[in-house]
Amino acid sequence: MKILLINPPYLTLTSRMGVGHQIPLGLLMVGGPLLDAGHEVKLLDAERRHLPLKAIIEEVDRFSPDMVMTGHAGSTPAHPICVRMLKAIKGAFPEVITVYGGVYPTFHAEEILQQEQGVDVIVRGEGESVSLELVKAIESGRPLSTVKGIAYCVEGQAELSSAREPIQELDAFPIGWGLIQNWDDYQCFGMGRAAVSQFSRGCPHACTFCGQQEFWQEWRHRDPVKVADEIEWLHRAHGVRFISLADENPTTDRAVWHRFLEELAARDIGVHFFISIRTPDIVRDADILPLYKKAGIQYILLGIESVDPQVLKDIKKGSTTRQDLEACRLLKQHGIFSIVAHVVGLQEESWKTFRTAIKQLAYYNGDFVNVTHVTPHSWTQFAEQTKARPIIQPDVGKWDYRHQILSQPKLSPWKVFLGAKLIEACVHARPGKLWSILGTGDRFLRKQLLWCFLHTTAVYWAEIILWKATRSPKKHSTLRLHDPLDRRPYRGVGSRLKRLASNAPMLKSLF
Ligand code: B12
Repeated sequence: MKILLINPPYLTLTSRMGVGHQIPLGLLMVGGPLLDAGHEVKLLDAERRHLPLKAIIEEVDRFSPDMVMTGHAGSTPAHPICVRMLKAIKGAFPEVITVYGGVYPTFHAEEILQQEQGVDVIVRGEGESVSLELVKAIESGRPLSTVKGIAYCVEGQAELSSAREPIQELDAFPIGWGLIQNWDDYQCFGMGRAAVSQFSRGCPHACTFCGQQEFWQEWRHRDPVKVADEIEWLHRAHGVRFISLADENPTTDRAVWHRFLEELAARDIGVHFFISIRTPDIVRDADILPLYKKAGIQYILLGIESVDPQVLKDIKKGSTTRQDLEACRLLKQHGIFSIVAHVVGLQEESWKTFRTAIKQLAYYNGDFVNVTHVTPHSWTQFAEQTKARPIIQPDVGKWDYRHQILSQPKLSPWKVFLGAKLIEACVHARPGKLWSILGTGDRFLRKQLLWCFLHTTAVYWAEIILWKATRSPKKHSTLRLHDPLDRRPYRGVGSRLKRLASNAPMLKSLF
């Protein structure tokens, strides 16, 4: 069968001005087994190429596939553009079978099939084995009901086949690396060619606001040696120098994790990593942090969602403020950057809670702070617990952690926005912070710190400009942040930032 995998043109500041565009690993993982089974598969990365729908339709016409498959890592906010794209494709080529997968469609399958005419089949859960079986069933005319883990429409009614068990042997499915056409398209943190890789899936913890454990169901891992082999091959064959590990909780099993680090360190290939790790695991691994460093781990995202011990308990985080502080200290001691993820809206916010967050986060002294807004994904415990709280942002295209979704009783939206921005500004722009960056002795670390400082500053101001613009609908009536058909807002922000840059020489390097 001829299959076109499309990474939809969901455009964010994170990718365009922040870390950079990353490979769509989910689609490569779906494509690998299909290629292996002899199908003709092509990847169209409409996000990376910033393609408008018209250009996507032309590409579909050129390749003339039997099936189009789509899905995006930023699954919830990317949903509107995914269904608009599938509708346009289905409108132009009614005979093409459209398949949609990923986290959001998994939990909203019935509703999507009933509302969106562009979607033929939804894959629920992991995509590898289901896609293979789906294609086989379609080719052989076998009823769709026999394919576990999908949803489809029969006479206007959504039908769900039985659920599929999580994959146990993750190494059994090849990743479709060959689908990448130009490796220079994917770069991260200014470090050159980058890839996303996955060592484990799932998470044993039950934080109420995170739905990823519901999606993957159980924690499983790949063979540490095979993953290290793959990373070494990516480096030697494609010049990859930076890897984002897509794991929720790679450190779940210390022995396996240790083995993985040893493998990476022994190869000494000079690849650096970005990884999310819980603070209790950093504290647990204090004795092997030199090995972390030797293995190339350079950026660690720490989920320090709140600085209030009661909130940490309420959200079932399973970590303490003491561990959060200690993890930041340990990482600094070993020359590994910490990115502290703080969430606004987990509690009733007030100027007092913002002040406490600023004080406490400055005390933790992580290298960067990323402030996000709590987002009540329907499949999380948090959504259930907060169902009485009014939603102020009904457009799921903006459920990207950068917008406030739930109302706050004490603060209006502009105050919440201001509070979040103040936390970031006060923690990053503390007296001495820039001096400590410039005074960093190690040249590589100093360069990385400066790169991040400049890029986070650019994203910071772009978010403020966009936020202000969306609040003046008359003046900016065409503004649609995630709409690839209308790229004017981004140009607007770009030119405004360029103007800013002309007055601030440090920002110039960004353009
Ligand atoms: C790496 C990563 C990034 C990287 C790279 C993203 C990328 N393009 O690959 C960066 C830093 C750029 C990033 C940015 C964002 N991210 Co991010 N990111 C991740 C992370 C850590 C891993 C994603 C991943 O590759 N997973 C592994 C792959 C294999 O999983 P998968 O994509 O789900 O695919 C599997 C299945 O879903 C399914 N599937 C997926 N697509 C399809 C399609 C078809 C047709 C089929 C059949 C099956 C299928 O099969 C795949 C294999 O089993 C996750 C957190 C996590 N640990 O999961 C967050 C996560 C995906 N990110 C998230 C968000 C919100 C964002 C941002 C919107 C944040 C922002 N405001 O900027 C942006 C989006 C920007 C962008 N262009 O992607 C959320 C999504 C929430 C949701 N469920 O809706 C997550 C889950 C974080 C979280 N804990 O909530 N992200």
